[in-house]
Amino acid sequence: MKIDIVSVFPEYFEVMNLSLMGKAQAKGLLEIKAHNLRDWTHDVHHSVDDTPVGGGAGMVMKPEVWSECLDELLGFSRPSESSALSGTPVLIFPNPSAPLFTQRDATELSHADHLLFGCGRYEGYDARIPDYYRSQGVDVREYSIGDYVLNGGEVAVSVMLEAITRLMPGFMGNPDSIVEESYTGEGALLEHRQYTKPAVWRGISVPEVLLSGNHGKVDRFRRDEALTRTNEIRPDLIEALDCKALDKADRKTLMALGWEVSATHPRKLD
Ligand code: 6GU
Repeated sequence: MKIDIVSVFPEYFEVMNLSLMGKAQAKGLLEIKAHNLRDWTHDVHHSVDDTPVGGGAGMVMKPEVWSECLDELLGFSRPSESSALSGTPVLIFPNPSAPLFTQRDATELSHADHLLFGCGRYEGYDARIPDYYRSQGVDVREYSIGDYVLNGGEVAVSVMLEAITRLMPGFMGNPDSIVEESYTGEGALLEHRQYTKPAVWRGISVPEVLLSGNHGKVDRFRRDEALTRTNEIRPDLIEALDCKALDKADRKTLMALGWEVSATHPRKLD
């Protein structure tokens, strides 16, 4: 997978050379290039932003600099050529006012050949930038990574990239470890809690059933814990479950937690 990132702080992405992401680059599985947006400016100040039209605080990133940069990285010199281009990258803009980036998006994007991220700073970027590339047939996405505000898109891009690349075949040492995780699949639940040895530590025992060697009981215990924890912490995820996908024991557990499970999705009884 080829990954281009445009930012006014390209050095920020030197961390991508560490850990599993660095190994994946060394293996040739990933090729990450961070570009400096200011390389596409022509003025002496290398300015990339301007005041917001209509007034307000802060600065907005100018469309002209971005378009010179993105035209080049997307490989089209004239707009009319773009629609004929196949294999153009997915163009992604981090944006705190966009839909939430989820595991589903990470899974989908892990199959892409080429991703191009455009990191905004200041109060954001001119809204015509994503609109324009969409109008040219580019697959443009805007994502937020959560309900809080960051100074720029760089952190959000590194979060998205880590979520995406670890799902690529050959990226993880042990691919099994991503199968049972939280937020995967249709019936997304928070994961059960984990323990390792010793069985008693500082007077605290691991749950007895995990030592039983009875895989059926262990699976059931973990599933019930996942349901119970999700009910407490993220009831919205319970509401999104498909009742048809629940087994008899799941239903019993959810009913004990105050859910009605006879409709399409569980419904909390008051
Ligand atoms: Cl994608 N960008 C910024 N600047 N802040 C955020 C965000 C993105 N997602 C959550 N907060």
